Amino acid sequence: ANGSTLAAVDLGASSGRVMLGRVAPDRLELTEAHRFPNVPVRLPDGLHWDVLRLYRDLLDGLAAARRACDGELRSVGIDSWAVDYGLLDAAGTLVSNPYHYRDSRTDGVAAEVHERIDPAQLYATTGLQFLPFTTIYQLAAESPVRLRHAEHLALLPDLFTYWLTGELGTERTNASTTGLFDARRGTWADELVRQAGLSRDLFGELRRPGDVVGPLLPEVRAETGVASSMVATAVGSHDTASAVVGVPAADERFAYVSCGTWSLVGVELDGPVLTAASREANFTNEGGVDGTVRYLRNVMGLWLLAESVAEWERAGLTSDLPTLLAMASDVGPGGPVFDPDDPAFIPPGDMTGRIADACRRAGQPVPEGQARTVRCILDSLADAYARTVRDAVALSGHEVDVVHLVGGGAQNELLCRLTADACGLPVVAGPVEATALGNVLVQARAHGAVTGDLWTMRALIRATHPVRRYEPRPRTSTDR
Ligand code: ADP
Ligand code: LRH
Repeated sequence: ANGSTLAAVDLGASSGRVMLGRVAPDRLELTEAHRFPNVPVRLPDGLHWDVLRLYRDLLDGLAAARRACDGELRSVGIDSWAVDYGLLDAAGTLVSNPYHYRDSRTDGVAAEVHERIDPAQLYATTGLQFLPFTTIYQLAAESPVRLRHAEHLALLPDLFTYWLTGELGTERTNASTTGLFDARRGTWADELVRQAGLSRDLFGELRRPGDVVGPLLPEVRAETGVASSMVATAVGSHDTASAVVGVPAADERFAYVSCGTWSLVGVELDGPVLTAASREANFTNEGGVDGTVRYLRNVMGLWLLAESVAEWERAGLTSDLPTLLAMASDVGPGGPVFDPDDPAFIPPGDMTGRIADACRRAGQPVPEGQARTVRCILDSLADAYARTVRDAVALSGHEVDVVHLVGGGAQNELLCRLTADACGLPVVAGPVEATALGNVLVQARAHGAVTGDLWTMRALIRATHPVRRYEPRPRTSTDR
């Protein structure tokens, strides 16, 4: 194979990027063509994603990627955060602007759904942890008028793919996050769809990562300058699915922390764990690339830090992240910790106030000042990562020797160090852009630029992308 040049669109909750990947069996180069902020918009009816702005940036990114590559772009693949969707009418038009999963419309809705559908049955079928904003609950909060007009449900990466190609369909890894997908059979869970009172017709044909979706529409080509031979290719469209493809592990004995706005902490398995103990521990079985299962829990993640920083910025305080992290490094160990997974942290707003409340509830002192607050967040995250890795191993029986930390958080040396110490395991940090690498590699394989399984792809990442290793330090008497 001569190699391929591919575009990966990776939309994160805090920023989006279009990356240009050049891939051959011994080559994997990733460069940034366009990066843009992802800023939600509050309307009178709630908190929304600015999907047209994101699509505008996606198109600008494709144009930039095309200008940056010597030959032609072969393909584009799109991934984003999970669970959110647009509803389309019979003409393919959005019936309303997609909501943000942090919107309050799902408050109390899960309890109502669980009166109709037993949560134990939900877990047995979908294998999903309980999160209040999972698609099934969002749909239960949807206005009946909109649902009446809706003919298709398009998860966000599928919506953007539809705008690029005119082709509707649902990529499997992201379908597995809806609460309406059968984890074992790998199909839509028809019985749950019926019990949820939804029309089965909303849920489209399933695509596998690597399936070619089709060529780009003429208006897209005209606007971006890409060739008529370029196609859209399905990838692990759930960003976490692509991130775990992008983990540079050498063998299966690894845990991962996919560390961005959320931290997704767990192990990769061949099949789901659907036991009562797993359900009680609220572990999820998400569908991965090549039929793998991501057995993990959502830890609240760097959202806690980002929202605190946003608050300090509004107050005119220090808001430069590297400065704040350096300040937090100087704070000694043994400070307060709280449980970051409290659902009270999900909505936007007054983060430091909620952290103070959580510390009080945990019978801990409230961190005073910015440095101690940052340190408290990172100590609490590191403890939660360690707890979650331990539980994932115990519940699945899958042993690990190393924790791979990928995503934006891999740049946070203090967090990596604290995580190694809390886990008592080495942490291998990087790549920062693991998600885009996983996205690009699945496209590259679909187009013959690389062959082989996930381990071949991971070996290529290891050979081309440096990582940083943090050894755990023994606990001293001053540590917790
Ligand atoms: P998402 O995909 O959810 O938008 P990213 O993987 O891009 O998230 O990670 C974003 C996070 O990365 C930020 O919230 C921030 O905490 C962290 N981060 C970004 N840049 C740096 C940096 N220079 N040093 C430390 N942490 C950083
Ligand atoms: C991470 C992520 C995570 C989901 C959340 C909504 O970006 O996709 O896996 O639980 O966003």
